[in-house]
Amino acid sequence: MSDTNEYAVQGMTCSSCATKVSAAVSQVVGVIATDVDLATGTLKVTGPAVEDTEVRTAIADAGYRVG
Ligand SMILES: [Cu+2]
Repeated sequence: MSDTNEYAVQGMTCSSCATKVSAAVSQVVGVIATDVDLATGTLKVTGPAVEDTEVRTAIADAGYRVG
């Protein structure tokens, strides 16, 4: 199983959004790195034991929707 998971995040329109989402997801236990592609709305989350639900909650709490 890969240590990197991808999420389709809706509502990110600028680099400020990307920074906000990255900062929120970085707080999730086990997250080593995050990478946002604004053009596609893709968030990559790297970490060996990251809880999927916690990542989704962090994105939602930051004010964005995840598909
Ligand atoms: Cu923005």
